[in-house]
Amino acid sequence: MTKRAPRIFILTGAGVSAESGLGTFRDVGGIWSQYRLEEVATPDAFERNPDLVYGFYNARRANLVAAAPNAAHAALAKLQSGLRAAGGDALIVTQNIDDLHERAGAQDIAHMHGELLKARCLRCGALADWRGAMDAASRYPNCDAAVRPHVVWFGEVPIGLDDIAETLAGCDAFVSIGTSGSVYPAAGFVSMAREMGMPATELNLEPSENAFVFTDQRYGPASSIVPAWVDDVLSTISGPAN
Ligand code: BJW
Repeated sequence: MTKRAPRIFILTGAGVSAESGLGTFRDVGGIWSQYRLEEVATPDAFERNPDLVYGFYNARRANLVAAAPNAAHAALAKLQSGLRAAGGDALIVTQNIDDLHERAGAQDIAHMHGELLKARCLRCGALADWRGAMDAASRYPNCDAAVRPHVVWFGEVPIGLDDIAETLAGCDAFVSIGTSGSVYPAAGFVSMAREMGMPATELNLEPSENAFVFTDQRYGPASSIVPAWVDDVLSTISGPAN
């Protein structure tokens, strides 16, 4: 009897998009060395100085629109389609607010910290696609309500946590890619996976804060180590269960 292809939970962070030219947060020269997070990534900051917060995200949105997925995003899309064809899956949960997984062809991405190319209505919470600049005078399409970037700031509850927990419980293995493991609740997912008995692999430029929780580690630039790891996984599968 052929073994079923695995269902792999994949958590990605800023490191997977670093080689696409999108900044990471906590690396030397990263976003939090240029901005104080208390001034741009909290609900209080938005209330105190909305122009600064809109400007912070406008610059990042313009950068994102000009960026392209890299070999790591492409490899994860290939992994997902390969596993799905063999009866398994790659369930991608990203902390990133970019759309590079989608542009590389991956599907059903859970954006737990929001999406930069969406605006959220400040009156009802509805979402609209948004690619240009946003400011205090911006209005939700066909409405007179103001908007904010659809991102999860510190102190706000990440999106879709119940679904993410359910997805994790249905997986066979956990993989973390390009995240420092310093922001919760995402940083706690690996411990949850380990408590459920799953093997856990870390793919990162360098050991993360919770590297010791993982059962397997590979270090290097995502554009090299992710395609190599994906090829290893796909070489072990042999089609749907019978
Ligand atoms: C490469 C690479 C290459 C580089 N190849 N790799 C005390 C204890 C525990 C928790 C808390 C606490 N005090 C406060 C909290 C909660 C707080 C928190 O975790 N704070 C910590 C700072 C301690 N968390 C929250 O507030 C969250 N909400 C919450 O907890 O709600 C309460 C609740 C939860 C659950 C149920 C009920 C209630 C919300 C967190 C929101 C995070 N928001 C941000 C910004 C908004 C989006 C945006 O502007 O983009 O999200 S912060 C920022 O960090 C961003 C990221 O998604 C997130 C994670 O960063 P990431 O991706 O790990 O990036 P880096 O830069 O840290 O790491 C990059 C890694 O890549 C590095 O390791 C590099 O080595 C590597 N790398 N180049 C491969 N080429």
